[in-house]
Amino acid sequence: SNKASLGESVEYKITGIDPGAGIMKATAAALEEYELTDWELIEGSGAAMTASLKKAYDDEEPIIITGWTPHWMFSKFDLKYLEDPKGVYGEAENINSIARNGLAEDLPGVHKVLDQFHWTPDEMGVVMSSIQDGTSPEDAAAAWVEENTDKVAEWTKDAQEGNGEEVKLAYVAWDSEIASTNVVAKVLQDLGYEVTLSQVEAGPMWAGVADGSIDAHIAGWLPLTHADQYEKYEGDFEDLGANLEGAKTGLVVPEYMDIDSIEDLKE
Ligand code: PBE
Repeated sequence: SNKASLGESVEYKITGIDPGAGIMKATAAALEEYELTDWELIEGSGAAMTASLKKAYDDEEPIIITGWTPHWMFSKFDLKYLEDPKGVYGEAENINSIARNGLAEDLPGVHKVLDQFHWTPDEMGVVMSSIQDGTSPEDAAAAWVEENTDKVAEWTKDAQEGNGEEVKLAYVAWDSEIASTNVVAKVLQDLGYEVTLSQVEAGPMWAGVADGSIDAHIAGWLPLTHADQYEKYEGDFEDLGANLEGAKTGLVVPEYMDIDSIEDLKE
């Protein structure tokens, strides 16, 4: 059948990202729920995944990736989410800011900025696309901060200025989080703080905030994607709420592929 040849055409492989990402766990669950026993989820990284996507897209070859929104890939390529009738990837997600316990007392100005930090997928998209076009994350963040003074003023309103105090932020090298974390770091630097960014895996990012070795991360995908970490460390961090609404995860394919639903992957 056609569907068998679709599986064969991608060697029954889904191009994934780093094993610690929540979307990898959701995809493993999807393979079970949809009984896609012949299929394999391939580990890699966000960068390797987008490189494979670009290569396939340029050749109009089939590819199935673990995808998410906001992401620049949707403005570079014509892509679609596969329908998920079983709801394995959940409903729309938020991205929350997560602070270590005690940050409000130790660095109230930093805590306030993190609490007030809130932007839209489109705003994040500007920074992401600029990085994708070759600007360094630092420069892309600095340019955005310079061009959006009103927005930044909302985040820094009534926030105590720093005097070189060290702030440690952790993030995972997902394009969305590279963008957001660099923007917040720039805002805190401009306010007088000394910001250190650590690029880590998802597990250590949550663990670091819980054990206090990291001051905060702004990469909590909830309620579903990071539910495991959230439950594991609940009580050992402060959830500052959503900094972005309308995020989404799922399986993504180029528009030119003749497939609409995860169910279509089953022979
Ligand atoms: N992501 C992007 C992450 C969260 C941010 C969807 C790849 C994940 O844990 O799956």
